Amino acid sequence: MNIDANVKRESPIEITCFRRLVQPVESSKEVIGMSTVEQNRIVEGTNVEVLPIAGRIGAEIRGVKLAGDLDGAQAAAIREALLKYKVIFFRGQNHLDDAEQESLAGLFGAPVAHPTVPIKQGTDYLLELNSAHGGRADSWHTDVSFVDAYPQASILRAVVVPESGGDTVWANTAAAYEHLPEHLRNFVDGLWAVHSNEYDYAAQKPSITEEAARYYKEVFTSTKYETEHPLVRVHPETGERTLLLGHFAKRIIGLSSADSANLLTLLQNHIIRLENTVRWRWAAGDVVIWDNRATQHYAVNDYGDQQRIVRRVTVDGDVPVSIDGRKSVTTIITPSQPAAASIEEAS
Ligand SMILES: O=C(O)CCC(=O)C(=O)O
Ligand SMILES: [Fe+2]
Repeated sequence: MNIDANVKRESPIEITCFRRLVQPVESSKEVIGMSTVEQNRIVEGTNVEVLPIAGRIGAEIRGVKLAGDLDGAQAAAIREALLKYKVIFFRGQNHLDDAEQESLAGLFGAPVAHPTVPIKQGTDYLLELNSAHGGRADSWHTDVSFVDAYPQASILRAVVVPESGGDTVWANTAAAYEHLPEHLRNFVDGLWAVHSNEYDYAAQKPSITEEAARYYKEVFTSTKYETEHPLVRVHPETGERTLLLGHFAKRIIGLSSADSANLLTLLQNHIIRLENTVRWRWAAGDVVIWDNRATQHYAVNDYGDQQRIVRRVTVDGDVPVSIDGRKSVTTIITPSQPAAASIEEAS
């Protein structure tokens, strides 16, 4: 349901789209054995329960056993919750295996593999992040924003979770835009940035292992991409304006490198203000789905050499559109180096 990029910020789509999520109090008072509050969390006509977590982002969904063949009402309720809360959390989905996770992704669109990182053996799309092999995503990013039509959603499943630590944090980039001072909003509305997978990887992290550095160089950037995106992307489904930055954003077009770096820092700091975030304490079998068009995320690297394995499937996205209706464009794709083919580890 694409909408005009020039949509007003108070889009009626936002209002109608989410009306079903919160039912009027009156409708639930007669239900025996269930409090008004509990009843109000349940999406009409389903068992789907939606429990908001932080004030601006995140909801836990209960009453659903995730699968690729969920009924239409459940699937619609989940999709609505995803658009409203930006990241949704499901506990206890231990029944899912890799194939079923991939088939679950099909509910949201076409699953898509990472453009440079090899898929996990025996799967069609799945990316595994294993802490033992440097799979620690400990800098703020939007997945794969170095290509134009980067994924609309990511579905992450926890396989091995450390006894303590290893949480993930998400930030709502629509709320971040909304809460910018008006002058700053007006200032960024017309700006564009270059995103690349060849960004300053080492600068984003306090320390990196040799294996991670080699992997970044030989696998992650085996094909180099550069894409020009608007700083403010109009969300194709909700009409919200979102700030599109994160660690792949290398520079702001038309500014000196010093001004660009300062402005990137200033805006990124607004995005990750704690008020815009939600943090999840994982258990094995949890599944988290985020709207990759309206969020950034960060995997907290505080668990030392404990094991942590998560698996991700992404869903194909569409090309971002700016407030004035211009589309993002990938300007550089440098073909693969042969060396990458010999590296099998997908972390
Ligand atoms: O390890 C995590 O919690 C998140 C990893 C990540 O950045 C991703 O799956 O896209
Ligand atoms: Fe990520």
